[in-house]
Amino acid sequence: MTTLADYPLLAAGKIRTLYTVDEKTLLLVASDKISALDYVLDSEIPDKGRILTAMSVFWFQLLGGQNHLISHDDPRIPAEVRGRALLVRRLEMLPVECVARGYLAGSGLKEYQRSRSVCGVPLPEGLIEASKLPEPIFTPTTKAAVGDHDEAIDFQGVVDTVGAERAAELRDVTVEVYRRAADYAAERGVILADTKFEFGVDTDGSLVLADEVLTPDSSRFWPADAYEPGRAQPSFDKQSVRDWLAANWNRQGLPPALPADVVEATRSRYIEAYERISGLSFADWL
Ligand code: PZK
Repeated sequence: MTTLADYPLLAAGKIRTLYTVDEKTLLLVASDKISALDYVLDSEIPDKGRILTAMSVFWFQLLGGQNHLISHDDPRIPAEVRGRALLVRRLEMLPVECVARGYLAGSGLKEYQRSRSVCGVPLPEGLIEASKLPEPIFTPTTKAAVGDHDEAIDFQGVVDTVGAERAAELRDVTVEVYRRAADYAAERGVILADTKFEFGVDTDGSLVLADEVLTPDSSRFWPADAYEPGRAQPSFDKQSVRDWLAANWNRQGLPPALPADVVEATRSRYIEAYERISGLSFADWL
């Protein structure tokens, strides 16, 4: 029997942990922790790690192409994390967070309001919160240390980091994968406003999509039937958490624990997002 304690810790994020299985293979484990308003909350969302893992697997399978997924159901995955862990190929990671945006929100909106551009990409005048962009854009960031915010860079910053040829490939693949996923989600009533990808390079030098992909933790999902530019859009998954915190926390000190009904509503929304996007039943996941 394999147990998690057999595997050396490679990296710990706020929500996920990466272990070394062997020289070519890693184990990426998702927890049930949730972040909101820049804090990891004390309350966990039961099954969130399994739901996001299922979603990531769905997208890897739908998208095809080069990705790091080896298996989500393999004897090397310990029973204690089965369903919320992926066995992945170890890659040489590129130190760029590859963000694609089809809509204006978050840091992209703030940068637009300051400069009318985002990461060096000029945009038309008159865009407002949640506006659809004329075309999806590549808005990379540099990876910050844990707890810090990623820093926006322009395309030249990516060229300086990985070279011109790889930078163009990162931009083109990021925007193309975003387009395919956003078109797919739109058919199911979900707006994929933006998403962040991480890429690595394999032993042949091929670019490989890594990390988790197209989950609510790496993307903004908005319900299409509530879309109304000019205001912050409700989040498909975390809106009840945000609403409850806004009404019950003055942002002094640490956020309070969530009440059981907010936890349960949030779990239901994660499951709804998975089922709406994949067309699969979460009850059938591992
Ligand atoms: C890798 N991260 C970020 C993710 C964490 C940290 N396939 C890969 N090969 C080599 N390295 C990585 C990956 C992937 N994916 C990813 N850091 C290294 C990260 C999740 C949890 F703690």
